[in-house]
Amino acid sequence: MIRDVIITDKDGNRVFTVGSEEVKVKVVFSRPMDTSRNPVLCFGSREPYADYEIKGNYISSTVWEGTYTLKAQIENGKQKFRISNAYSADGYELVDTIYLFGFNIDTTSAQAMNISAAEVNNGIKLEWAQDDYDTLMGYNVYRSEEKNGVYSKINSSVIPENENSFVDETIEQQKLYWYTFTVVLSDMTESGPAGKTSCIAKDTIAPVINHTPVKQGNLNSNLSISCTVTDNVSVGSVTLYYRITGSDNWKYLSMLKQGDKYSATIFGSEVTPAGLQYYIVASDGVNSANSGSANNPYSVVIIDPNNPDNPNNPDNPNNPDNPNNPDNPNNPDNPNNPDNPITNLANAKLYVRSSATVDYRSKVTVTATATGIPEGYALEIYRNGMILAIGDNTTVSYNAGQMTESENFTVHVINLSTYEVQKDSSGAELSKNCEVKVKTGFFDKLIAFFKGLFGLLPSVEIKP
Ligand SMILES: [Ca+2]
Repeated sequence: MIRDVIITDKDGNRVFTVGSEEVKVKVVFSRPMDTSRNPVLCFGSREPYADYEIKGNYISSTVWEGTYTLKAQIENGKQKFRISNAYSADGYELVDTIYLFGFNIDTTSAQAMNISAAEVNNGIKLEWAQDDYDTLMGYNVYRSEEKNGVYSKINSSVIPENENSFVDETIEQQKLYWYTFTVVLSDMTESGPAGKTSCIAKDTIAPVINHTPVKQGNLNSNLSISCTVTDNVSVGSVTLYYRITGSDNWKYLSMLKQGDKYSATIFGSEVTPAGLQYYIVASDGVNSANSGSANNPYSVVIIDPNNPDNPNNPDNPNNPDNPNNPDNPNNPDNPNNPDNPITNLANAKLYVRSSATVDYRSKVTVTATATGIPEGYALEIYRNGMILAIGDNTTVSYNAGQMTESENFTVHVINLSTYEVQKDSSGAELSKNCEVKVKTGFFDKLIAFFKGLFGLLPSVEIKP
């Protein structure tokens, strides 16, 4: 009534001796069975051979299949099956044939050639054990990319007998590999392969973040932060950590992939005058990379584009980027602006007599001339805080009348649109002094008195 009981290991091979492993047990009946009544399959080493039960189901009208994982504590030795509650399709219960079928348990032999694999930082570490062979030279380790594929030896020379581990460093990360090993005997013959084991190599290379820091945002407006991230295997997650400047707590947002970039948006309600700090962390699931960090975050200045006093407001006249800021090097009025016409004054030359001595009560006219001064500029004569005369860009004269004491006149170049005193291209004030000394001795004054009486006071033109 039972044709066979077939035990297979995890590789699907029929076995008669079983170690500490999972096995499948197929009971093959010689006639169709009543599959609505599930039989009970037990085994044991002595009567009634029912110490352990194997759970399973019919997989066809003539085959029942169960799965069992043997534990090391089950005693080794011959086992026999016992089946009950098995009925044929036409209603007969099966008995008697039970004890013809059995198997051996040997938990030591199952360990005889055993290999395990684990990911380590520099590859996949293989460890094995065997006690089948006494007179051995060492081991060979084999690898395949498929479980039932072609296995190639990966050790360049026989691994000595006293070593039982090997690190396969010639692997690609995050790829599945299968391994087995053989024993090399003293006579140089090689045993059959042990069981197979598999492992996926660790990813040890962190993602790479490429990010251009955001330095400025607008008050109450959403602020978008983006970056690109690449990884040797795959990018797992990209996270934006941010906080309002001055806050202790970091919040975070997942940065979502949009095209070739990862982006996240901080909502306008958190974009306050206090400013923002942020950093980015990317992970491949094993390794992570930062752009910025909690200790060294990026800072974002938040400006109110409508506040003219905000120094970052481009319209603020004090903003160095404001084209109207006189300190802005691009401002045409900035003397340092290379386009500023004042640089034309580099060729300007002022001519004025630096000093002259005149008689008491002389009628004095001071004249200065200049060359190289463009339109829009003029010469000016200045004394003690007062503008005395403004000429044009080539000459200026001041009639000082009768002079009775020494005076110091200054000649400037002024900008006719601002009346500001101009400097030359080196930043020095473009000006010259003219000192008019008046003779004020007793006889000088006496002579002038008589000249005055007779209308003979001299007129003196002080020219360059
Ligand atoms: Ca990686």
